[in-house]
Amino acid sequence: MDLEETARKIESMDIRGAAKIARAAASALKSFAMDYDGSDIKQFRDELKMAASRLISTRPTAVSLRNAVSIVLKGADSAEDLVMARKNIATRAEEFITNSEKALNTIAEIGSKRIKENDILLTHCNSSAALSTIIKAHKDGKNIEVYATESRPKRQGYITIRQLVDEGVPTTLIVDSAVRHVMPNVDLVIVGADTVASNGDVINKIGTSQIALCAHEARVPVMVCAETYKFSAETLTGEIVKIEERDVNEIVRQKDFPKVRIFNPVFDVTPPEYVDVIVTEKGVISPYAAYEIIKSLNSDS
Ligand code: RI2
Repeated sequence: MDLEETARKIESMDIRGAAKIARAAASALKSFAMDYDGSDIKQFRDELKMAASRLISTRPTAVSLRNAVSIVLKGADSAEDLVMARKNIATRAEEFITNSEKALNTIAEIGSKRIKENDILLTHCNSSAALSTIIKAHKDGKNIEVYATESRPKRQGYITIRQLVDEGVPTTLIVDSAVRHVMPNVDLVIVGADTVASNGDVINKIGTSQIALCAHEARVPVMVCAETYKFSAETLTGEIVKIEERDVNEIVRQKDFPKVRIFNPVFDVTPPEYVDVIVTEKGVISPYAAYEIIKSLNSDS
C-alpha cells in the first residue's frame, strides 16, 4: 500500500482507531523511505515532510497520529546522508509499531487487575486498549459481562460486540441513549482515548462525556486506557484539541432532509473530574497527572 492509499484509508476510516492509524502512518513512512529512489538528502527531507503533512491531514483529533509521524520523522534529522536517513526512518517506524503493540499488552495487564470477579462493564465505540483490557480479564478467568454501545453514527460498537463475543465475553449491545438507563447495573466504565490533554481532559468518541457524566451521577468509576503517545504535548502550550467534524451523510442522507442543517462532531471532551484513572503502559495515573506524563515524554525524546 503506498502512502496516498494509506492516507485515503485513514480518511475514510477503513483504517481506524487511534492506535491503528498511528501504526499505519508509521508503516507508510517506512515504505516511503524504503521506496525512495532519489539521490539528494535535502529533497528526500522535503518530500518526507510533504508525506508527513498528508498523513497528518487525514484525521485532526487523534494526537497519536501526529506523535507517531513526528517520532518517525526525527530519524531524518540527525542523518548524515540519504542512506542513513532512509535507514533511520525505517528503524524508528518499526520501533514505534513494536512499542505500540507492547504498550497495548502492558495496558491490558495493568488495567485488567482493576476488573473484579462478577463485574459488569460498559464500553463505548471500539478501542483496542479498552478491549484488550477486558479480554485479558476474561482470559484470566474472571466472570464478567459487558454492555457495548452502538456508537452512532459509524456504529463501531458492532465491531466491539463481535470481538467480545468471539472471545466468549457475554456482551449486550445497547443504543447510545440507553446508557443512563443501564448505568445503575454497571460496576466500571472502560473506554479508550484519542487524545489526552495536559490538564487531564480525555478526548474520545462522541458520547464519551455523556457516559462519564452518567457514571459520575451513579458513582460508577470511569477507567480510560491510553498509550502515552496519545498524550498531547501541544496542549502544554495551551493549544486546543481540534474536534473532527465528518460528513453529515454518516448520520442521515442529507438529500432526505433538504434544508436541514446537520452537525456531525465525532469526538468530545471529558473533563478530568469525570475520569477516575488513566491506565497507560507506564502505570495507572490520575487524569490530573497527565502533565507529568507529557513532561517525562518530552525529556525522553
Ligand atoms: P484505540 C477511536 O476513534 C475511538 O474513539 C476509540 O475510543 C479511540 O479511537 C481509541 O482507540 P475512531 O478512529 O487506539 O473510531 O484504543 O474515530 O484502538
